[in-house]
Amino acid sequence: METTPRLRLPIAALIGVLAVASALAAGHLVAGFVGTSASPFLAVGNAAIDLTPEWLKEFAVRNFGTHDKLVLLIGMAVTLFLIAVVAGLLSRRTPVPGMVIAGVFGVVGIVAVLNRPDTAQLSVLAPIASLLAGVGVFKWLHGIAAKRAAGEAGEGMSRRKFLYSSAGVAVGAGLFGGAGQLLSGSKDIEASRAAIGQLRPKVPAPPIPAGADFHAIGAPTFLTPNKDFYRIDTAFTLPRVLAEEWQLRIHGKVDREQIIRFDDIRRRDLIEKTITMTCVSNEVGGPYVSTANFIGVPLRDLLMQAGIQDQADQVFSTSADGWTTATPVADLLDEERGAMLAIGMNGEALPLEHGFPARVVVPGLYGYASAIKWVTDMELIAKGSRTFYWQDRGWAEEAPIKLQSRIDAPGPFASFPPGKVQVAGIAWAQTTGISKVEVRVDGGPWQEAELATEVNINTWRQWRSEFDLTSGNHRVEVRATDKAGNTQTQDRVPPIPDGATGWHSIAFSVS
Ligand SMILES: Nc1nc2c(c(=O)[nH]1)N[C@H]1C(S)=C(S)[C@@H](COP(=O)(O)O)O[C@H]1N2
Ligand SMILES: [Mo]
Repeated sequence: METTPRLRLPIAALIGVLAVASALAAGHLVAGFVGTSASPFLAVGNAAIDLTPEWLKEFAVRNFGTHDKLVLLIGMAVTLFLIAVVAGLLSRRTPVPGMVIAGVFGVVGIVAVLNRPDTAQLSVLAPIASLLAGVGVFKWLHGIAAKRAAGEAGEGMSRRKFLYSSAGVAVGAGLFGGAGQLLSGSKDIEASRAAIGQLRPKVPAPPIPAGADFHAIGAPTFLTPNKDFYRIDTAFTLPRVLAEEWQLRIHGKVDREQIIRFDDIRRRDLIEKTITMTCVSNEVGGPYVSTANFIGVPLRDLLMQAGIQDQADQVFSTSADGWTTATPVADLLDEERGAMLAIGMNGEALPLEHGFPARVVVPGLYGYASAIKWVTDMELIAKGSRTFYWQDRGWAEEAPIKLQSRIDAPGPFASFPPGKVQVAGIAWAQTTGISKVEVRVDGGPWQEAELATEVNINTWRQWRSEFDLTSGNHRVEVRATDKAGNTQTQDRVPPIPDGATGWHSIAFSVS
């Protein structure tokens, strides 16, 4: 048997890394033509999010917050790098193991892209390009390196050839990947958003009264600036839908199917409402609650226009990125609740990450079961005939927001000199309103907090209080009562399946 010489370790590893880089770059370039989410790297990222077990997702959101996707991206890059090195090292004698690994990866990419809900048929070209580039580059560089190792060509000549080829591949991968990135950004979504300009509602929200917040002593501003508004979604890359191309189809058990365009919405009388949104995954005391002025049209008007048939009691909605939710028809038609199809937030067109060009906002319902972003499809169905994204993952089918309160000041483990200590925070009971907030320190008697001016029953209500405290460690607790007379239960339950309960408390010290 002929003994083939083995490639040196760094050369073998380099071939693996360059082959993987070429595969990703080729896929990204083709994805620039056929749609961003066809990029194998991004499609695998999205698939990873969808396949991630619930506990791990919660862990990621809790520990990395909105950076969870960046962490995933970096984790994937490191994993791919390591696999590329291993593939190279396994192929020191023959290119076959590396080519097989590259091939398997190509197939994983194809499966991931084919499983995306938002990609067209042509999208599969992107992972196919990846597969060919990965396997091809691996074989080619390996051939050059092997010749050199076998000493077939003059030493200096083949060394230079390998160096030039590798450098060429590295530069080519950079250019291809960069071109793909440019192409995918070329549907200029920010231009589409900018073209909308200031949204002027015909019926603006009443101005926020001066006494509505206790921001000066540590509670949030009453309206959350768009950049600080909490964000929760499963989109690894933001869906890019131009306002000019956006359509909302309302169909299913309706009398007249509707196709609604952005201009149709803008031509209507726009309304504006101040609403506090809450995520079901918010822990007691957590950050996933924010308030904004939403601008749009009553969802009720659009549904009435379609004519809802008797058997339809749920609206099953789908977004441009294939995420789904379902909401009771009764809640969407309820004029007092005032569900909206929103196109604006705090005076501007919706930011991309909050659902541009259009989303749903339903006061009093957790976001996962109502507030669909990038919405493009609403089907009227009979309840029970389909299940939606988070329902499939163990969360409740219907989820009204639970009565809750949070202490914002003092911050956890703060320390103060003896004397007066200011306590402030927020409480919410959307669609009912807050009537009372109580605080107590070290398990002592409850004392009623001062309530800030109410804005409306669909927003948080801020509160403040103070304690005269001596040196030592202290713990302050809060509980709210709604206008129906319900007081927050002390029973601690976790967010899954329908929202957390329990009293928020903060430990701090006086010395
Ligand atoms: N398309 C889409 N819409 C979505 C989601 C999503 O993952 N995808 N997440 C929902 C959840 S769980 C919440 S709490 C709200 C959050 O809206 P925000 O990110 O604008 O705060 O959006 C909802 N709408
Ligand atoms: Mo949520």
